[in-house]
Amino acid sequence: MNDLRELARKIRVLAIEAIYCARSGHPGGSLSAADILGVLYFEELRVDPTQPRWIDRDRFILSKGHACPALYAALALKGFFPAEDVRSLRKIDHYLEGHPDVKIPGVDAPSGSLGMGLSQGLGMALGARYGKRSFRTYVLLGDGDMQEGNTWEAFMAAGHHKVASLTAILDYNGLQGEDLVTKQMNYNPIAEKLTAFGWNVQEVDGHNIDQLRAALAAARSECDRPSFILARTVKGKGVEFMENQQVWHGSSTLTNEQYQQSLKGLEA
Ligand SMILES: Cc1ncc(C[n+]2csc(CCOP(=O)(O)OP(=O)(O)O)c2C)c(N)n1
Repeated sequence: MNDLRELARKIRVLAIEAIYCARSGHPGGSLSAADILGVLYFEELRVDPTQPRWIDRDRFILSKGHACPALYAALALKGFFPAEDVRSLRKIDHYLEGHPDVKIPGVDAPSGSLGMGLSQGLGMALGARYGKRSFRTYVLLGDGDMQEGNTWEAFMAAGHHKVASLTAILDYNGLQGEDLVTKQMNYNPIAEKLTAFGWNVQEVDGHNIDQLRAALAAARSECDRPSFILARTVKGKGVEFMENQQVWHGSSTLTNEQYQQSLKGLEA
C-alpha cells in the first residue's frame, strides 16, 4: 500500500518534470489520474514490459490522451522505457509525443481526440471473446470523453453484449478547460444511466488506493456485466497551487519557481 502511494507520487513527479521540460502539456488531468494509473500498472494489469506486444497482455487505453505525461511516467516506472525519456516529452524527433501513439512501448491505442477510447476498448474486449483469449481491457475516461456520442454507443453495446472483460474508469474531476463540467455539458446522473445500460457501476474516491483496488477486484469477478468505476478525483491533485484550478488544465508553461514549488509539494 505504501509502495503504491509512493509509486503514484513518483508518477506525479515525473509527469511534472516532463511538462516543465516540454514547456507545455496538461498537468491538471495528469495529476488527477496518477493514483488510478499507479494501481492499474502496479497491481491490476497483466503486462510484461519485456514483451510490450505479448498477445495475452491486458489492454489499457488512456482515452483522455492529453494526460499522457502520467501514462508515460507509469510506463517508464514499470520498465517499458527509461525514466529519462519522459523528460523529452513533446520534443521534436522524440518518440514520446504530446498524445499517446502505438509506436510507444506499452501503448495499445492512439488517443487524444476525446470520445474514441471506449469503443476501441470494446473492440479489443470483443476480440478477446471471439479469439478465445483471457485478457481483460481497461479504459480510462475523462469528463470530456463522457460528452462524446461515440462513448455512449459503446456503453450501450457493451451492456447489451454483456462484455464483462471490459472495465471503464472515469477520472471524474469535474473541471474542464473552460468551466465546470456541470456547466459546460452535464452528463449526470451517471450511475443511474449506466446501470440502466446494463453496467455494474461502483463509485470510489479516485485517490484512495484501497477503494480503487477493491473496485477493480469486484470488476474482475463480474461474470456478465461490463464494469464502470466512477472515481471522484481532484484536478491537479498533489500540487497544492494547481488543485481545482482550471488554469492548470493544459498547455501550461511552468515557471522555474512554480516547478520547484511543485516538486517540493510532492516531496511532502
Ligand atoms: C474531440 C475533442 N474535442 C476537443 C478536444 C480538446 N480538449 C482536450 S482536453 C479537453 C477537455 C477535457 O476535459 P476532461 O476530460 O475533464 O479533462 P481532464 O480534466 O480529465 O484533464 C478538450 C476539450 C479534444 N482533445 N478532442
